[in-house]
Amino acid sequence: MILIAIGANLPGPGGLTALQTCEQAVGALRDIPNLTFKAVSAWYRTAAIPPSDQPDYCNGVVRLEGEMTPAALLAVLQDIENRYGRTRSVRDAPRTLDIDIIDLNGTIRALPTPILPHPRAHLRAFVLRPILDVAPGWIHPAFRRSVTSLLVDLPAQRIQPWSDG
Ligand code: PH2
Ligand code: MG
Ligand code: MG
Repeated sequence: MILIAIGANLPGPGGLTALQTCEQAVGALRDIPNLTFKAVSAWYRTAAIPPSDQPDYCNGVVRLEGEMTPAALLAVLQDIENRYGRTRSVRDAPRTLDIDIIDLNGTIRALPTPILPHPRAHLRAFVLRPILDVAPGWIHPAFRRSVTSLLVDLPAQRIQPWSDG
C-alpha cells in the first residue's frame, strides 16, 4: 500500500483555489505509470502546524498500489508540485502544493531522502484523519501502531471537513 498526503494553502497557477489544486493533483497521481489508484479521502480544512498566521490548508490523502523506488516516486511527485507553481524556501512555508510520501509499501529507512515512513506523519491530524478514510486498518510501519491509536494521542489540532468552511 502506498499512502500519499496532499496539501495546499496558497492559490495555484491561474488562480486555482487550494481545493482545485489538490483535486488536480489527484488526477496527476491517477496517471502515474505502474501505479494503480485505489482511493482518495475527503478534503479537510486544517490549521497550519506549527501554529502560524498562514492561511488554513486543504489536506487529503490518496491510496495507491504498485511498486516504485522511493527516489523515482519522489521525482514524480516533485514534478507535479512544480507544475502547480511550488517554490521552495524555508521548511513549513505556505505553498501552492505539497505532495508527500507517507508510506511506501512498509519501507522503513532514515536515509537517504525521502525518509520513510514520513517522519512527522504520526504527529499530524491532517495526515492521520484522511488516512482513516482511505485505509482505516493502516498500521504505522515503524511504530506498529494503528491510525486510530495514533490519532487519540495527538494534542488538539483544528481540522474540519473542507465543505464546512
Ligand atoms: N504541511 C506542512 C507544515 N504544516 N500544516 C497543515 N495544516 N497542513 C499541511 O499540509 C502542512 C502543515 C509541511 O509540509
Ligand atoms: Mg509536507
Ligand atoms: Mg513535502
